[in-house]
Amino acid sequence: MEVTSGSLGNAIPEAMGENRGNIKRCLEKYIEMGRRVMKPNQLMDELEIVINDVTQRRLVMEGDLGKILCFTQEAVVIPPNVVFTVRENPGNWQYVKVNSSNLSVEALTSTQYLKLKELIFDENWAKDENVLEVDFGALDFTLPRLSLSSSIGNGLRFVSLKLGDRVNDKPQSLVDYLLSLEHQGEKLMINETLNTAKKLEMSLILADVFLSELPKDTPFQAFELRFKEWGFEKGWGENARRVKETMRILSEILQAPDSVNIDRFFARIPRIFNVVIFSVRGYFGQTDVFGLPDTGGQVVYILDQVKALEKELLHRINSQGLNFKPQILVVTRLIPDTKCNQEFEPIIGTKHSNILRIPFVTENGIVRRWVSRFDIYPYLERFTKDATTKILDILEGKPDLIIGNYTDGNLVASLMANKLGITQATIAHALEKTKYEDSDLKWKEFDLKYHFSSQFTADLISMNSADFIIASTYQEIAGNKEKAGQYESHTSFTLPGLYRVVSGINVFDPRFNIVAPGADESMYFPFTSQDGNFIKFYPYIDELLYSQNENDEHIGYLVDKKKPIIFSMARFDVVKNLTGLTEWYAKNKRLRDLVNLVIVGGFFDPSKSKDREETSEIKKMHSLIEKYQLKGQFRWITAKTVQTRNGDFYRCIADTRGAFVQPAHYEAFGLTVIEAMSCGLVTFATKHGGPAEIIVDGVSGFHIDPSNDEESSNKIADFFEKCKMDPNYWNMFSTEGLQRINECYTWKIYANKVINMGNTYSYWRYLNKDQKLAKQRYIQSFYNLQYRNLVKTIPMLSDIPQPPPPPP
Ligand code: UDP
Ligand code: LCN
Repeated sequence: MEVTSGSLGNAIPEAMGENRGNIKRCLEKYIEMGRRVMKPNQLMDELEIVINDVTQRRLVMEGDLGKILCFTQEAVVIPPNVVFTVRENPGNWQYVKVNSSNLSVEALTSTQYLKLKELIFDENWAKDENVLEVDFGALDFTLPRLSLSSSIGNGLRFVSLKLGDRVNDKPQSLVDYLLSLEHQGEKLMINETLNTAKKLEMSLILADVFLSELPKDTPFQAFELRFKEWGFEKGWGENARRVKETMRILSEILQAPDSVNIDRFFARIPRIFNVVIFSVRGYFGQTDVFGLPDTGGQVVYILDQVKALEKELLHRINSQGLNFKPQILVVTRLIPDTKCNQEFEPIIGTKHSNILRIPFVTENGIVRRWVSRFDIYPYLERFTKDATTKILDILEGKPDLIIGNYTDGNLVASLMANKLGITQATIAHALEKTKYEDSDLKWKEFDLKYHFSSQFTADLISMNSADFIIASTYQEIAGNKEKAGQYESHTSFTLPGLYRVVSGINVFDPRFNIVAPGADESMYFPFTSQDGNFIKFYPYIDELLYSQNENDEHIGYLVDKKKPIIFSMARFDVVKNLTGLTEWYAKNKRLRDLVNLVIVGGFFDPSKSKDREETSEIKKMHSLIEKYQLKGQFRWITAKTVQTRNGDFYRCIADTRGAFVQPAHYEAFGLTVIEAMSCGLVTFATKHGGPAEIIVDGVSGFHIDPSNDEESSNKIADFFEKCKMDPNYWNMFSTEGLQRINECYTWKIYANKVINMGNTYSYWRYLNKDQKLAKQRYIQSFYNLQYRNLVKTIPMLSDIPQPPPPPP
């Protein structure tokens, strides 16, 4: 199912019309260096070299070539042709081949385009007619798709609409589905007495009459026995009022289905009680782990998510008139000799949710050391097997929903969900493919260090086996006008020498849903609130920020306590760019005069880090401090592995009328941005990724461009200059930031949506079981024939002799 045309299709000329001379010179310049892939900035730079007259250039840009260049994501040069990938709107791709000699134009399919691109990297392979082409779209082409770019990520709404049609065509399917509802052997909603749509419809009318005569607050138990005889089981509601409402909604659906009632009904059905959440990588714990390698926002996200989901489940179970206890298990890796060595651990702030840790095991026994996310793949199959046995044991049955996190957690979730036939959701947080330029084309160069071939294969498997996909932002799925999204970059791509993906994912798939997380309100509240904790931790934070000494926890110091502080906190990954921010600050005299800089992250001794990226960032930070003589205006504090005081941190910085700066080269979502804004701290954050959607630039905070240091540091300096002149200026952005959070980024909104999706997509999965089965078969072959072989190339830790365990 390859991508062929988009709206520009009709506008693509058969040949370049006006300005042929200039266009020809430009194309000849592109082909001058032979075969290559060109990025948009290179295309424009070379065009400017060839056509240096501004008027002439304007004419070209207004003509045929200009129309193409405006939307080009990249171009492949195979002399005498240049092929442009044109993306006019998110999700809409076209491939336009222009001949540099006669300026003829031809539209290509995505597969033709990929084949040309491969010629640059692996000619023999590209010419082989029998290379593996991966085509997930070939399996579910009958399923409906969204059509508007603006609707991408709004899958649930679309599915509800389609469900209306399906129920209209075949009401019996809904009856059969309701008949299948049960929990631990107890039937729910209806029993075999009501096994046809007609019988159900009639009984609903009778029940309605009966319920109308009861006081609204009559508990369900009071009429449970009578209802059972009629064919109704528990689960409709806790009292006569709620039962009647739910029954009315179903009656209306059976009479004439519509998406509003479908939504309302599926929000009420008792379908989800036990949830398994896989989060394998990093150090998954509740304390002393945050900021460690591979241990950032995802852990915070999951712990907050569990609290919100449990609350929502308890609320729903109660209003369904049931007395079951929900169970949520977060399943992660047990790492002996670390804070993550406990097999079973209750989750703080919940009643029924726990962490379950399963060790990585190889032929040589338990793996004792931490394993980087890049090297994690060979352990996952065995991990899934061990985890599944344990989960079934603890839950005394199958869970109702499995949610995966990140590539590794998603793969494990897919394996388990496929095996047991359970509804599955995936959360990518960040897909690595877009983080590293040309990571697909140059996968062979990267593979030794990053094992992208295994990772991309695992990503394809899980995004295709999921019943629904939770994304934090639109850009995660489909990017923005200028740039492709993380999922979108998996639509069609190639790993030359390995396989060609002609259809990896379709961003118009209604499985995609945008559900943004929030920040824990008990920790991240405005600096203006009077809270006991805040006062309690204040002296500790004051010491951290302002004491003049250096120790294991902080180096550098701040001489002028009156200056506002700009603050950043992140894992010490290259992509987080904390060293970049330090360098902007170091080089901008105006900014240095206006504010102090405080960085939280990493450790001071690079030899203590087990993560290669962290080590190089630590070294770089030390050299920047020396080179720019930062001490006196700069404080570097080690990673805050305990989260409880983070809120106080943001609030203390807000007290200085400072700002949080998130300078990442790319940030998938950016929980720190949400946290800072929830505390009322003015925030500047990268325009690459989630923060671009969280913050409305110039209204609720500011966007900065990490690739333009001068512009970014001046934007921050301008802000603080304005604040000096008008003290209210700062308050304006603080208030707007808080408002933005309250409206769009809360865990309550999140939990409600996720459970609704679990209910609705379970039914959607049930309706489309044939396609699901076909796809699973395909996925299974891909897993067996590709993934398993790729994984064999990654060395396992236990191949290296293990150090003896420390004495007890
Ligand atoms: N964090 C922390 N200590 C640190 C660095 C980060 O507690 O030293 C927390 C931070 O408060 C946030 C999370 O880790 O909750 C980072 O999430 P974000 O989404 O910003 O980035 P990620 O690490 O997931 O890429
Ligand atoms: C991973 C990231 O890189 C962050 O941008 C997110 O905020 C975090 O996960 C939670 O989704």
